[in-house]
Formats: sequence, C-alpha cells, structure tokens
Amino acid sequence: LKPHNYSGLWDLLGNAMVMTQFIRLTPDVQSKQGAVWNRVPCYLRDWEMQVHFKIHGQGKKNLNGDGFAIWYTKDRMQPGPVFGSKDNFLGLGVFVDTYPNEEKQQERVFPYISAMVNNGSLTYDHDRDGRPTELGGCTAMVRNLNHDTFLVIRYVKRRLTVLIDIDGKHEWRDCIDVPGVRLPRGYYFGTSSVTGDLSDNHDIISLKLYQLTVERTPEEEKRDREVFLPVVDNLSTKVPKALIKHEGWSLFLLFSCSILPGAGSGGSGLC
Ligand SMILES: [Ca+2]
Repeated sequence: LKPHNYSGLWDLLGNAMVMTQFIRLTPDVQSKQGAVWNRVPCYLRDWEMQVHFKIHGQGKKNLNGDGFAIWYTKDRMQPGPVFGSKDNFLGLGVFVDTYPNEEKQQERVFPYISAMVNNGSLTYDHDRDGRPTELGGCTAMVRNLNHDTFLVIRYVKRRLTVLIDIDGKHEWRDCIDVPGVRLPRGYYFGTSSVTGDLSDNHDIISLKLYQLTVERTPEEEKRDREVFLPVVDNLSTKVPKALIKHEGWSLFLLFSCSILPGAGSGGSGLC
C-alpha cells in the first residue's frame, strides 16, 4: 500500500485520508476513526505483513490515544469499538495501544503491542487494554520518534510472531511468539485507528504483504490442514475459560503487495 496506488485494491473508511507520502488513519483530533482495507481476500498459507507506521501528536506522555490495529479478518470495512473496527471479529488483530485504560496495573508501560485471535465469540475488553484475551505482547515506545518505525506480523506453519524495529537501528526485536495459531484463508488485511478524548496522528506509510514459502513434512501438512474458524491451540492456558463463550523454517519472498505512495507497481494485484 502506497498512497498513489492504493485506489484499486484498498478502500478507505471514516476519517482516513490519503496524503502524499502516507495514509493518515486519524488526525491528531478528538473522536476520529479511520481505516483502510484491502479488497482482495488473502489465500496465502504462510505470509508476512510489514507495516511502516508513524504515531505522533501534541499530547504529552500518556495523554494521547488510542493507537491503531492491524487486521487479518473476515470482517472488513465495519466500524466499531476495537481501534475503530468491529468487535467479536473473526480472525487476527494486532494492536498498537498507546493509551493505558486500565489504571490499577501500573507495571505495564505503554505504548503496548498485543495480539488477539477471535472466533467471533470474544469481546475485546477496552477498559483493560485487552488483557483478558491477549496472546502476548510487549512495550514499544513508538510515539513522536524522528526515525522510522516498523512492525512485522509473520505467520508461518501456524506460528504467529510479531517483531518490531522501532529503535532506528534496523534490527528486528521479538515482541510476540505464539505457536498453534490456526487462521482460515480468504480473510482480509486492513488497519484501523481511533481517537477519543485523547488523540494522535496515526499514519501508515506502507503495508507490504509477502508470501513465504516453507517446506512441510507430511505430518505438518496434516497438522496444518485448512480450518474454517480461527483457533489457538491450548488456548485455555492463555485465556481464562470464563471469557470463552462457546522449528525451523526457510522462507523466500515471492512477491510483495505494496500499498503506499511512491511504491511503484510492485505486484500489487496479488493481494
Ligand atoms: Ca488502551
């Protein structure tokens, strides 16, 4: 996704605006929400989404909000309360949460990145910054930086990892690593953001999707067979049951679907 070639494959929602060098999901203004969603369902089995983003605004420490989400979900273009998108979603959400709503627990430093997989039955607990349903997370000081900030979501052999490059050193740092995540194919990529009483500019400079090619043993082929609802193996160890109502690998970048300004033509027809 790059601004000049976003139009054929991406839809804007709400207050999102196409600027020269980025897409602004929200401006640094109260009570805004915006999103951009890809139109083409993704049928890749193993993939990596690279997000180049910038969060900046006038608010001083923790007087800014609320952050943004990167989605791989069945539910596209549906505004809602989870960083500007639908709750009880089907799929994956990775949240860059810049405002600590939960006041009691002071041990967590914000901004905080977390991930959630939902089969439609779970509600994101905004007042607790999603703690009850998070699969993992890390602190990431990503506001008002002068250098570029990146996040990668990698999904290979049912393993979900999130890595960040936010220190201006061009090094990936581990943030989230969860095995046994089963995501259906044919969902949509998107990103959304919301501001409330507090605000920030939430800018997406690029989104790049890569197909990853990995070899699987026959056992892994069987294990990784297609699913029709998102599932996390051994979820009970991660999420309290009360909230649920009902190795090594090699990769080659085959193509990229680039969605932002100045990115050239780059294979964007594929995703
Ligand atoms: Ca929050």
